[in-house]
Amino acid sequence: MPAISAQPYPFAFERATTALLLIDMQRDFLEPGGFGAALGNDVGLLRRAIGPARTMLEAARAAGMLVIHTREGHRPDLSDLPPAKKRRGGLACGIGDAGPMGRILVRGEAGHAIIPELAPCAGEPVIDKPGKGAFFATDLGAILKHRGIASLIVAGVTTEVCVHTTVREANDRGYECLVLEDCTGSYFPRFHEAALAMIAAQGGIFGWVAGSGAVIAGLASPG
Ligand code: C5J
Repeated sequence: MPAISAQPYPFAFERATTALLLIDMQRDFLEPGGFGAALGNDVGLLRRAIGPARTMLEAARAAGMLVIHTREGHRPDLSDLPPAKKRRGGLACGIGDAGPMGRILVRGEAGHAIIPELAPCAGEPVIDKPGKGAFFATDLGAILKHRGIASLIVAGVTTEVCVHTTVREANDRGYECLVLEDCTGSYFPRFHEAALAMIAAQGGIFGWVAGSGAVIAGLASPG
């Protein structure tokens, strides 16, 4: 069992019972010309996670680990979009409206797709989630249970929103979560830092934080 250097103390995991969970690496959040950029955000702050996440993804695949991708979005008829979520922010162009890459956060639209650099391979589950957390109103819990998963290595965007919500949900369900500091990102660097600090605070109240290099080295070790 590899035990890797992490905050607040070493993180031990078994390849067979650990999944790599990639949260919402979608075009609308990460690409110039997408929804996130249209709201005035600097997508470069998120894009710097792409290279490390791709290297981590390739290492997880090579190690035979389960890889799961999530996408935030809604049914085309918006029947799973809470009115409060639709109203929030009072955006002139919000969820369900025609945006720069199709209807915003609607399944099947171009902007809803996972960026090509991290495209899922055949056999890797893709979880379509209507909320911020990946467990809410999805079959993620069933998939993890059926595959015997006990630990999650978590990457994706944004650190303080969908990554954090998912880690909190997972922690309450008994999963050991390691969040990859270099494979996550936020439009607000101080929120990224604070979100990671919150994970590892109080003896790891939500889990562990490490760089992807430590995990990849752990996967390469014979342990
Ligand atoms: C995610 C968001 N994926 N920030 N969504 O974090 O609205």
